[in-house]
Amino acid sequence: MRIALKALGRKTILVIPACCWTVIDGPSPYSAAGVPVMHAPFPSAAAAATGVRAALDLQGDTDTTVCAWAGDGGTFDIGIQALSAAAERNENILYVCYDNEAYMNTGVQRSSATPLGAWTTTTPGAHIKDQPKKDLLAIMAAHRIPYAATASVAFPDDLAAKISKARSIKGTRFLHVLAPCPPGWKIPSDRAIKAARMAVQARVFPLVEIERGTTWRLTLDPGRIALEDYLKDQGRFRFLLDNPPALEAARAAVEERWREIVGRTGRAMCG
Ligand SMILES: Cc1ncc(C[n+]2csc(CCOP(=O)(O)OP(=O)(O)O)c2C)c(N)n1
Repeated sequence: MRIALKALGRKTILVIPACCWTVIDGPSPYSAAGVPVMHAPFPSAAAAATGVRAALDLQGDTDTTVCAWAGDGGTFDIGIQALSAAAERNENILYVCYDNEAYMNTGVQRSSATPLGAWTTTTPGAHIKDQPKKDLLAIMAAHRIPYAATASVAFPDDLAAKISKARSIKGTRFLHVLAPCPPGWKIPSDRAIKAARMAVQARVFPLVEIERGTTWRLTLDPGRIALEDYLKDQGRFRFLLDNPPALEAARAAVEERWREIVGRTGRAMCG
């Protein structure tokens, strides 16, 4: 959030649905963000942001950026209807999903952003998640919005550049930011940035940007580490590592998505 707001500047209004950030920001009318914040019901971040944008436009204020800021539960699952509707209308909003891969605020329940093989309280040891992470980036790209991108808290320059670029574009912009949750990922807090970096290096979370849904680009190639190195670093994958068929399914899901992305960028980086 600090990096995003630096890139966005003070002329920003945040719209935040139920998620960890409603707690971090503090109760209305106070805000730790230093910009106006509107708290929205869980499913309605994109619809509420659309309304704020319309109100600003009526006042002739075209400078202020309206930024919806939501977790993966509020985006991939419960907010997707409003998000898809706003994207289809090409509403002039920036939508940022910070993805910690579960409903963390309410005690680590599975979301459709939870990766295959992860432990959560609703996918416990003997029943780890057996579906791959929903490919929301591809879903957003299919709306042919002007700009969609992934970013990671471990690569702040790339994140800031994407926020600045998104700010300069009109229409619906979507940013998907990987942001580890130490208790949910079962890592110490001081290893959160390392985990976020390893996700990109293990090709679990490729950094890309997409213009008009058609032009895909890999924005950073940070070298490669083995998938196991990423998984071993986190307690939530303990059961996956003990389950060879599930581990192979997880590896196949990562590799299949990487090949899809590389195919869309038109680059020969499959090796
Ligand atoms: C309609 C509705 N259902 C459930 C809740 C309870 N609730 C509040 S926050 C939350 C989880 C949010 O998860 P996510 O969007 O991933 O954000 P995170 O907590 O991980 O930051 C839930 C289930 C709610 N506020 N409203």
